Amino acid sequence: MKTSLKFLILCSALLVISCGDSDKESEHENTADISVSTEMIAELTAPPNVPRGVGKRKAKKLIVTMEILEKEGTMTDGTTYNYWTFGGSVPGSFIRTRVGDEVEFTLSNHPDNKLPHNIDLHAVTGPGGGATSSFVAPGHEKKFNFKTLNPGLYVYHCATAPVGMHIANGMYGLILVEPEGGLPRVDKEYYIMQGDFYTKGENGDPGLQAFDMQKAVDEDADYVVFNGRVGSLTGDNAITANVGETVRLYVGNGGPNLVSSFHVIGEIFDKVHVEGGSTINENVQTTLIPAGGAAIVEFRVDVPGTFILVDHSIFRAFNKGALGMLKVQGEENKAIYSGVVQEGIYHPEGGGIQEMPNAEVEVSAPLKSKTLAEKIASGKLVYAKTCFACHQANGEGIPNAFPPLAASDYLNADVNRAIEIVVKGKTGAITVNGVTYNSIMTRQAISDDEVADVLTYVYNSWGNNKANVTISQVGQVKNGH
Ligand code: HEC
Ligand SMILES: [Cu+2]
Repeated sequence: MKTSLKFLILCSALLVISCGDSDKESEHENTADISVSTEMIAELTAPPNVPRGVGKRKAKKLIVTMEILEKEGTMTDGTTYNYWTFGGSVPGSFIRTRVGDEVEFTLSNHPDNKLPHNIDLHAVTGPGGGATSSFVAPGHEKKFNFKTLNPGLYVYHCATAPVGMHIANGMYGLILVEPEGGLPRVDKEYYIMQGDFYTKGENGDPGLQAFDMQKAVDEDADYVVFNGRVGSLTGDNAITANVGETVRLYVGNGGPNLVSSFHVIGEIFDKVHVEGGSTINENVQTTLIPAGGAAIVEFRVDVPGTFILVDHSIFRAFNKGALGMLKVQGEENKAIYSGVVQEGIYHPEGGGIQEMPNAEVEVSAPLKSKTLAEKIASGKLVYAKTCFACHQANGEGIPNAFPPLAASDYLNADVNRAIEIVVKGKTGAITVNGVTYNSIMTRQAISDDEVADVLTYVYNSWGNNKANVTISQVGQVKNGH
């Protein structure tokens, strides 16, 4: 109350001095002096969407109403979790303001919730970032006001004890404070926030998983994900852009424990607002996003393809869920990327599979047809070089990451489908021997001859159906279908 009164006095004093010459806002030395005349209701969005930019609008009284909901949601296929949310999503609703706005914040705690909560917004200058004024029991609401003094991208989170537990359950989000005049226009904007989760069961264990306090204290995360769950940004949920467009990502990290080495495979960040502040770094490969911190990342997409978003602490990406996709459509540009090998080629699992295809192998058509035994022998070598790292030595795969090729019902059901997976890659949910996998296999950079041999080897090993895959079959799948 006292502070808003002070602002009121400041503001009216300002009006007298500036005589309504409001175009000169930028001359204010202190953003606390920016006056607001009208009010508006804030547009709030769930991830990966962000509200419309502030553009040239004047500072206003901005009405933000946020409801806390405790609700069960999907962590990964077959696994659910009791999330605590700001606005029904993890991360919580995106709030977009500009410098000088007077935010009137109403925090309501749904009557069906079990616990009291509050909110600490890092964009707030004041005790607890609002936490002390917003502590609210189920079935109640609290209102408080603050003025946005510093431009930047800020984290907000619940700060009710045990704080770590409230954050670990999903109580975090981002609030953007744009500078006067708004951030420069871009074509696409998205909201992404990383978080680490701690469950009683191991990664992938089915059913409703409870929070595990000891694992949280030990910082032993079962899931590290973007936007609250595995697969929130993959397959049909991928974010999109067209060739030639500029993309801006508002990337936050809720933690509670881990810092994020945020990277987009196959892209270079033209600009990074380091730590969400005013310093702009250029030409960045990976940007570090602290727990309770954020960064604004911008880049132009020049070539089509699927670009993979990861925490480059790479086991988190491929084994714990911190993996998303940006799908870019449009014309190829061979000068920038030849496309000879494959889009977004990335084999994190070892040097042996990172080689480009041997040019000699590619051009030389087999002179005489090989016997089945010869094909199996050469297929075994291809397997050891190309497939082994993911599908493992005896085709047993890795639980929750790479499906088995040994005695795989999925493999044995359809030879053409298996060829297609190897030559074109595969994303999206598939069920192998009753277990669902929802991951990415990149297109394999091997010749038709090698595809035929490696699949013949796989089909003739580990209890599979002994199919003999021919080069012409591979050619048909490649060109036909
Ligand atoms: C970088 C890791 C990786 C490499 C290398 C890789 N795969 Fe895969 N593979 C996967 C993933 C992940 C899936 C599941 C894709 C999905 O969930 O949609 C998969 C699925 C498959 C499937 C269908 C599912 C099944 O288990 O039957 C086949 C067949 C397959 N791969 C064959 C191969 C062959 C043959 C090679 C080598 C030429 C290979 N893969 C190389 C990761 C890989
Ligand atoms: Cu809380």
